[in-house]
Amino acid sequence: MKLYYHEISSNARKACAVAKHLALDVDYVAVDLTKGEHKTPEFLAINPNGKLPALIDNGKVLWESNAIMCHLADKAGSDLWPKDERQIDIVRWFCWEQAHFTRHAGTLFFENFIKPAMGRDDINAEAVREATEFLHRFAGVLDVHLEGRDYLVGNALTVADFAVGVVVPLAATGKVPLDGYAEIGRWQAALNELPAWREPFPEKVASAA
Ligand SMILES: N[C@@H](CCC(=O)N[C@@H](CS)C(=O)NCC(=O)O)C(=O)O
Repeated sequence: MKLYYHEISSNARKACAVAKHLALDVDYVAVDLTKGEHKTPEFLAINPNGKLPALIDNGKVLWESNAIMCHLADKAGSDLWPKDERQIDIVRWFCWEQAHFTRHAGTLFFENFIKPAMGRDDINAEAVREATEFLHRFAGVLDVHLEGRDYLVGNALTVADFAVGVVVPLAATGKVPLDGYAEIGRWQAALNELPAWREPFPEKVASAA
């Protein structure tokens, strides 16, 4: 099973964290986004979207981080992707993070971290303002949902926690304003107890280049 990832990719971080948490036997392949390795014909043949992460398992190609996490959980026979009505709630959080929470956090991460890291100074102040406004709106929804709960769905860790939670470890770097959200902070402190959450990436990898 090959997992294509890069350490600056939050979506790849989800898949790597789940693979490591489940101790799956994975060949990690680093695809350097900063060098454009995700736009090579070889990689586009795997993921025509030119995005990370991607997975190949027994000839099956899969992209989209949330689908990859579910596949990994199935593979391990893990309840991270439970086979009951909790799936509906998990899909709800998957849709929510892609459409709202991760989307706006991703804009802030791109403008505040990726652009400067690439030597660019064309920060889009209007995009930052708009994303900050939306981010607060959706962080408020998450914070209220987490009141009295240890996990997003049910009473146990699921792929929903990995999907939505991925924003928080990147918040400081991307200047994503989550400091004032106490329930989110409490939930993250619990996730931080997981070694694979703290350090999701492999030590040694093959390179796609
Ligand atoms: N919905 C996709 C989003 C994937 C995505 O946007 N990946 C980013 C890194 S976090 C990427 O590869 N960006 C490179 C590009 O768009 O050129 C998923 O969840 O896997």
